[in-house]
Amino acid sequence: MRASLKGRHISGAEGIYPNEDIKKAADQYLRRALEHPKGVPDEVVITVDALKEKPIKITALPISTLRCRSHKEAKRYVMDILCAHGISDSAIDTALEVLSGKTLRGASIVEPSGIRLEPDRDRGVRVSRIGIERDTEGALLRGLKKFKISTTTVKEAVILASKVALLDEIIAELCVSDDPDYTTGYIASKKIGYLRIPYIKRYGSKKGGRVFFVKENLDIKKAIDFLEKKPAIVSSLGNIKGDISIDEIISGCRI
Ligand code: WAQ
Ligand code: MG
Repeated sequence: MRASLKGRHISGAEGIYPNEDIKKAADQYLRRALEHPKGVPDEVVITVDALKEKPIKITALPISTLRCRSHKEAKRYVMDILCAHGISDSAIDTALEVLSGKTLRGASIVEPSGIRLEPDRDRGVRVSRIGIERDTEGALLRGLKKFKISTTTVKEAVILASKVALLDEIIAELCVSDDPDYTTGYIASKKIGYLRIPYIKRYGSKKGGRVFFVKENLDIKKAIDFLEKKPAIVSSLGNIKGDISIDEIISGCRI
């Protein structure tokens, strides 16, 4: 589903469903588009297409939440964590530009030189054909409930990040919601899993986005094909933890 107002991105979402659940899912996506905090869209597009290949089964990244008390702290920690992954200053600068500029529908892909690789800079690359098996979804929501974070937003972000992290050439993903009332974002990587970061943005801001930091010499065509086209379904879970300190995260990066 994608919803827009005067060409401006309002909301988007995707999933993989068995035939019998498609009507219900479409109905829920439509409701989501029409009741979005960013405004009432003047265009909603719901696309349904059959999978042409069997989804690969993937494991969700381990989930934790960074102990963080303010926006100022969050900004510093984001820098520390990206640096600990070996991400260059140029790449970080580009990412900050992307996140403070016009909101893309998809993600920007940034290489160490700071150059953006996505062919369409207004759209970005949209990770698609992602879902979760029904039993696994139940277990995930129960796990998240222990930490009072059992929401569609967290569930969908974990699914997306778990597919993205599979790509060999991805070092880390940085995500800030574009919803004005959602101030928690995340950094995800093979090293640190899915790390939620409270206060990553100021309340009320409509700016947000996703950046995938990649290694040099990425085959961009192959990567986009994987992210947009390869069906992947979460069928097992990683650990779900509570709060974790910045020191634990940074030392985890060194291993
Ligand atoms: N593929 C690539 N980029 C996307 C996709 C996608 N499927 N969906 C959204 N984006 C980009 C796009 O630029 C959006 O503007 C931006 O990400 C934010 O999207 O654990 O809700 O749907 O509590 O607003 C993080 C949850 C929630 C943290 C993120 O993102 C937590 C969220 P939103
Ligand atoms: Mg949003």
